[in-house]
Amino acid sequence: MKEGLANKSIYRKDYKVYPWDVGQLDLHFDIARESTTVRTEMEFQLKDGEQAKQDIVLNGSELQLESLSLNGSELSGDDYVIDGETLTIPDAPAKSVLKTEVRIQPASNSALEGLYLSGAFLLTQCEAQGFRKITWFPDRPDVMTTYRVTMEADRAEFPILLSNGNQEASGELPGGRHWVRWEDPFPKPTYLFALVAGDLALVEDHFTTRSGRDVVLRIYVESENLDRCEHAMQSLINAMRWDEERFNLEYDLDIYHIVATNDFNMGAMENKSLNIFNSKYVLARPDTATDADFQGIEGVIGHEYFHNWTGNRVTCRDWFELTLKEGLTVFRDEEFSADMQSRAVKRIRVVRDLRSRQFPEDDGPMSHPIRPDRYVEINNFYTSTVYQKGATIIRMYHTLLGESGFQKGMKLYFDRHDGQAVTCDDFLAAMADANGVDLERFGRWYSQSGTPQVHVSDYYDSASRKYKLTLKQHTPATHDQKTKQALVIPFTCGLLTNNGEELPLQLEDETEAGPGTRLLVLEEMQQEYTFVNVPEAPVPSLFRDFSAPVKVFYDYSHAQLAILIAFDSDAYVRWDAAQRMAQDVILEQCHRHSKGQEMRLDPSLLKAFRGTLSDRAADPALLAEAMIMPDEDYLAEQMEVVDVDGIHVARKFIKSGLANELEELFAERYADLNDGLPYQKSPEAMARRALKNVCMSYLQDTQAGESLITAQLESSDNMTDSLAAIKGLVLMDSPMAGKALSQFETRWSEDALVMDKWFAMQAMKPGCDSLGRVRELMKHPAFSIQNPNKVRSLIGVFAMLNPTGFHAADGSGYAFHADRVIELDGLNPQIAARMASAFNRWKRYDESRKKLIKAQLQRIAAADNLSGDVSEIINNALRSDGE
Ligand code: 0A1
Ligand code: ZN
Repeated sequence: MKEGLANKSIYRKDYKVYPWDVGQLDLHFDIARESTTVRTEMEFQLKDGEQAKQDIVLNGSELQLESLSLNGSELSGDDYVIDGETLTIPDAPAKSVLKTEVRIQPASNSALEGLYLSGAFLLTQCEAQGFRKITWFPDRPDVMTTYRVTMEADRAEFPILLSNGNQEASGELPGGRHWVRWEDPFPKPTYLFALVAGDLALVEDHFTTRSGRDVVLRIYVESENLDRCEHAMQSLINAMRWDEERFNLEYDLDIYHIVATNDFNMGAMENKSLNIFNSKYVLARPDTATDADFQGIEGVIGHEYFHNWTGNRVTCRDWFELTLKEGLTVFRDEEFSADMQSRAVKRIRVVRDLRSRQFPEDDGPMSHPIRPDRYVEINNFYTSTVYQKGATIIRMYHTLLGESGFQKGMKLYFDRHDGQAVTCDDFLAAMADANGVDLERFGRWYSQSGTPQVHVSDYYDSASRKYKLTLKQHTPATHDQKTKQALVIPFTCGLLTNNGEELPLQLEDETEAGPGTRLLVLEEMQQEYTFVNVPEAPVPSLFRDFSAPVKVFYDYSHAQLAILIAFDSDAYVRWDAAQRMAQDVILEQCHRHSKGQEMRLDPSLLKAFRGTLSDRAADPALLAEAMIMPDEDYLAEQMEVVDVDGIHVARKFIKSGLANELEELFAERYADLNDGLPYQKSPEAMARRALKNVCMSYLQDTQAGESLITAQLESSDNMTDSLAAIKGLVLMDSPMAGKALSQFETRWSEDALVMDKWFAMQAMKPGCDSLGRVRELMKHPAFSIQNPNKVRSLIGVFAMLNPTGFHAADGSGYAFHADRVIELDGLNPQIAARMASAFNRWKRYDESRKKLIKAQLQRIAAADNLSGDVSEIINNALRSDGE
C-alpha cells in the first residue's frame, strides 16, 4: 500500500454542518474554448448568529485565481490561505459578500469534469465534485443556493447558451458577441449546475402537466443527429406522465432541456432542467440502434427525469448518502420500464445485471455497503452496489409495505424534506412513520456489505401432511467488514405439486388456506415455517420475483427444476430454474474436461430446452431469456478457482450440443419469427426479435447456420437483426465475417455510436488472437483513447467481456491492460479507475495468473503521479492480498 493513503480517506462520521448559508450565487462566464473567465458574486450569512466571525472555506481545483474580494475590499495573498483544494478566508464577518475571478482552460480538460470541450461545443459535468474546477465555492451537496448565470460569447461560434432554470434576458454585444442570462428559482447544490455553449440543433415538443402547466421540451444535438431524437422525446413525455400517475409528482418548471454529447464519463446527468446525456442514451433510429439501445434510452431518460424529485428537490446531505437519490431513482426507472414494457422481462434483466456485476463487487476488494462509511475518491463509489443494490433495498420497502404503504412513505418524505439535503435515515424514518412500523432492523441493509446467503432445507412428513421449510441466513465476511448481523429478508415462495399445480398455502397457526404465493420475512439467523394440509412432497418455488439481493441455496434436483421451468407461475423462478440447470450442466462438463474425461450433453437440459422451444403461449422475450446461457464470467463466479478455458470449452460444447440436437425446432421457431414484416418498435415486435436472434445464435453452431445468418443480414431493415447476424458470423469465425465487418465499417465510419458496436463485437471475439486485433483496432481512425465510449467499447469490452483473451495464460492481456490504465490515468482518471477495476477478481484465478496480475497491479501502483481514483482501486486490490 502506498504511504499516506489512509490519511486521504474521508469518513462519514466526520460530517460537519457548513457554518454559512449562501443566499445567492451570481455567475458570469466569458466563454472561449482555450480560456474562459468566471466571475462570481456570492452572499455568505453565518448560520449561528451568536458568533461574530468565522472562516469561510471554499473548494477549488486547477483554477487560475485572478482576483478575490470580501465586502468590497480586494484581498491579497496574505488575507487568505490556499492549501490543496481549499481556500480559507480567516475570520470573515457574519455577513460577507465575496467576489472572485478565475480563469479555466476547457479545451485542454481531458478529465471531462468541470467545463470541457466536446466536438464543437462546451459543456459542464459537476457531479460529484466538478464545480470546484469551475470556480471557488463550497462544493458540497448540503450547500444549496439560487443561481443567476450570465454567459457571454462569440455569437457565431456559440449561438446557443444554456444553463439551469428560465432564460431571463439576452442581448447583443459589440464584435459579434452576445449574452444570455438564466435564473433557476430552485435552490440547488453545485453538483446540479450546468452550462452548455455551442452550435447545436434542437427538436422541440410540449408536455402539459396535470395541473395545466405547459412545459417546453427541447433536445439539443449536433445537427446531423436531428432525425434520431424521436424515441428520446417520446420516452421523456411518457416518463413525465408516468411520474404523475404512479407517484403523483409533477414537473416544476416551464422548460426541460436535454443535451447529447459524445464525450461523457457516465450515462447521463440530471442537472436541474438541463440534463446532459451521453449520446448513446439519446440518439436512436431503427437502422442505427438495437432494441436494447431503445430500451436503455427509455430507462435513462426516465431515470434523469425522475431525479427531479428524488435527487434535486430532495438531495443528499453528503456523498456517503448517494444511494438516497440513486437507489431510489433506479427503483423508479425500473418500475417505469416495467410498466412501459414487460414487467417480467425487465425483472429478469435487472436480476441478471445485479448478479453478474453487483454480487462480484460485493465479494471483491471494493466491497462496501450501499451507504459507505469511507472513501478516498467519491467517483469510485458510483457503483453497482450504490445504484443497483440500492434499488433492491428500496424494492424491499415496497415489498414489505405494499404499493399504498410505500406511496404513503414517499408522500411523507416529500412533505418533510422538500428543498432539503437529507440522509438515508430520513428516508427510512418517513417510510416507518407513514406506516406506523418499526424499520430499525431493516436499516442494517444500509450499513452492512456483502451478499447474504439464504440456505433452504425442507422436510415433508406424509403422515401429518406437513411440510417444513427452514431458512438460514449467513453473510460471509467481506474485505471491508468482518462481522455480519442478521438482516430482514423478504422471501416470497410457493409450492407446486409434481404435476406442476400450485398449492394453496396454509401455515400451522392459520385457520384456512390462502393464495399460492406467500411472503415470508426472515429476520433472525434461522427461522422455520411449517405448511399444513400439503397433499404430497412438494416442489418449492423459492424466492419468487427475486425478493431480496441474496443468494439462495437449495439442493434442487433436475427433475424439480424441470417442473419449475415448465409450470411455475412466477417468471423469475422459471428463468432462474433454467439458468440453474444450465449452470449445473456446464460446470459439470467443465469439471470433466479438466480431468480429461469426455463431455456429454445432459438429457434433462435437452428436454427443458425442447419444452421451452415448443412453448407457443409464453411471451417470446421470456423464452429468449430462459435460453440465454449464463455467461462465462457468471459461471466463473461459481467456481472455487476459475478455469478460464474449461468454462469456455464446456459452455460452447453444451450450446452447440443443444443446437445440433434441436436444430429442427430452432429452425422452425426461427422461421416463424422471421416473418419478413417491416420493422416495428412495439414491445411485441422486440420480443419476437429477441427470441428470433437467440434461436439464430444457436443455429450458428449448425450446418445451416451460415446461410441463414447471411440471409438475415441481407434482408435486415434494423440494427438489432443486422448486428445479431454480424456478431454471429464473427463468433462462428465464418469466412464471411471479414466482408460483413468491412461493409459495416464503410457504411458507418462517420457514426460514432455505431462504430462503438463495431469495435465491441471484435473486442469480444474469444481466442488467442484477440489481443493483436485489439491493438490493431486502437490505430483505427475512429478510435480515440480520449473518448470514454470508445475506451469502453474496445478496451473495456476486451477486459470485461472476453475472458479467454484478457486472461490469456501468458499474461499478455494483463500487461496490455495495465498499460492502458496508466495511459488513461494521465488523461481521464475516472475512466482509468473504471478500467482498473477489471483486475478486481484477480484472487480467484490460478496461481500462475494471480502472479501475473499481481505484478501488473504493482506496476500500476508504482506509476508516477497516480490519481487518487486509480490508486484507491489498485491499493484495495493489492491490500486484499494481505488477508
Ligand atoms: N447522477 C448521474 C450519474 C453521474 C454521476 C457522475 C457523473 O460524473 C462523474 C456523471 C453522471 C445519474 O445517476 O444518472
Ligand atoms: Zn441517477
